[in-house]
Order: sequence, then structure tokens, then C-alpha cells
Amino acid sequence: MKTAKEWVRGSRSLCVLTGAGVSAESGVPTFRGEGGLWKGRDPVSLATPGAFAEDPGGVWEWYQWRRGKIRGCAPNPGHLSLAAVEREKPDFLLVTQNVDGLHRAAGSRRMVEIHGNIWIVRCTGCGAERDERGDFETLPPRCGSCGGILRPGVVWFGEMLPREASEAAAEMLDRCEVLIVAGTSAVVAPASGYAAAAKRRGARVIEVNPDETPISGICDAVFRGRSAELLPALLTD
Ligand code: BJW
Ligand code: ZN
Repeated sequence: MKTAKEWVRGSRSLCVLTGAGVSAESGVPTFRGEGGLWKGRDPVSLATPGAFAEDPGGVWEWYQWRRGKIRGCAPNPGHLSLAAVEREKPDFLLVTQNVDGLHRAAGSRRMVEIHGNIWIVRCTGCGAERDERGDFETLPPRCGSCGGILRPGVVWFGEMLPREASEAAAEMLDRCEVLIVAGTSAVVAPASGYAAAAKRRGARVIEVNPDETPISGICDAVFRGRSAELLPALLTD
């Protein structure tokens, strides 16, 4: 831990990739593993354009359940330590796969949400987007201007990542000296390749996760445990 802290402290350019595990201790369910099921369905099978086309109301029901859960969740010390370290680094980017908005709530600003945000709704008819935190009268909700079906502003399997966010992430992976990968199972592309990309460019890669993942083997340091404890220990304590 002492050496890894020195890498982090000594870096001018720091990138952090986060996944659902970082919000686990805030009470947000992860996708894979224990407690991941929703009404007996695999959440990953719901995060597809096909599932939405077939049953938009059912998929929205899942998103409403998640939005309800997230509404009651607050950032944990892991989120807060990331917001704090951002203020100390000349070059910093937080790349999150999370859609829950907890990094922003914690104060992170130099951040990209590569899988979108669960509070954004987008019209499948006219493309209009807005931040909508309230409930809907009907599911699926409809667009006020064109009557089209609204969808959550997230990225499903088979869809492209938001261009600006993925470009910012790619540029940062090219130049960062240290990459911390926290709370992700590292199985979903393209984020699953970010550790290898940074490593090829000479960055030190540090993993924070209670479990082994497909990227563990290429990491320069691995910390097995919870991010709400380990991120503050690594970044700010
Ligand atoms: C803790 C902890 C604690 C627990 N502290 N840690 C074949 C067909 C079609 C597509 C593909 C294909 N083969 C490959 C693809 C590409 C596809 C992909 O990767 N699929 C693989 C799964 C096979 N990717 C895409 O489609 C992406 N787009 C793309 O690539 O475009 C180009 C392209 C298009 C078409 C074909 C080919 C290329 C888009 C991916 C979008 C992912 N979307 C989701 C849903 C978002 C919306 C929503 O929230 O509903 O994003 S899926 C879901 O997984 C979500 C997450 O962001 C993402 C990653 O999950 P994450 O964050 O890693 O969470 P978990 O639950 O998996 O892991 C939690 C971890 O935390 C675990 O490791 C725990 O140990 C740990 N943990 N407690 C620290 N306290
Ligand atoms: Zn519309």
C-alpha cells in the first residue's frame, strides 16, 4: 500500500475507472454476482435494445425500481475520496461505468459517464433529452412533444458509447501515469480493455476489488477489499 500510495501521490496525470462495486456500499445493487437478480431475471438481459423493443414497460419497471433505490442512496467515502483527489491533480479524469450519478453527487467534476446516466430520459422519436428525477404516470413514459416512447439515457449492449466520453477516456488512457480500476468485474467492453491500454502506454495499473477479475493479472498492484475503505486509504488518508 505504501508503494502504491507513492505512485498515486507522485503522478501528475491520474485516471480512475470505476464500476458498480464502488456504489455497492452506498446500497446500489451491482449487476453481476450476489443479489444481482431482479424478480428472478438476469439484469444484464434487460440492458439491451431488444429487451426494450419487446417490453418497454417491463424494462422501465426495472429502471424505476433502480431509480427508486438510488434516490435513497448517498455517496460513500470511496466516492468522496475521488472527488477530493481530483482537486489535487493537474491532470485527472474519472471514467465511470456507473449510471447512478453518485460521483457527481460526491463532487466529482472531471468525470465522464461512459454508460450514460439513469436520471436522463431520451425520446426514441425526436431524440429530445432531459433530466427527469420524478415518477411517470404511465410506463413506458411518452414524449410531451412528439408522443414517442421515452427511454433511459443509458448505454445498452450493442450500442455505441457517447462519443465525447469515450474519446476523453481514450485520450486519458494514452497519457496517464497511473490508472486505478475499482469495483468493476472488467467483463464489459470497451472498459474491460482500458487497463491493458493504459499499461501498454506505460502506466502503472492498480486494482481495487474484493474479487479477482480478468485484469488482475496485468495489474502492478492489487488491493482485495471494499472500495469505500481502500480508495480513501490509497488516495487521501
Ligand atoms: C466491489 C465491492 C466493493 C463488489 N468495493 N468492489 C457480442 C454481441 C454484442 C455485443 C458484444 C458482443 N461481444 C462483445 C460485445 C460488446 C459488449 C460487451 O462487452 N459484451 C460482453 C459482456 C460480452 N459491449 C457493448 O455492447 C458496449 N458497446 C460497444 O462495445 O459498442 C461497440 C460494439 C457494438 C456492437 C457489437 C460490438 C461492439 C456497450 C456496453 C454497455 C453496458 N451497459 C451496462 C448497462 C448500463 C445501463 C444500466 O445501468 O442499466 O452497463 S451492462 C452493465 O455492466 C452496466 C455496467 O456499467 C457494466 C459493467 O458492470 P460493472 O460495473 O463491472 O459491475 P459488475 O456488477 O459486473 O461488477 C461489480 C464488481 O464490483 C465485481 O467485480 C465485484 O467483485 C466488485 N465489488 N462489492 C469494490 N464494496
Ligand atoms: Zn419526442
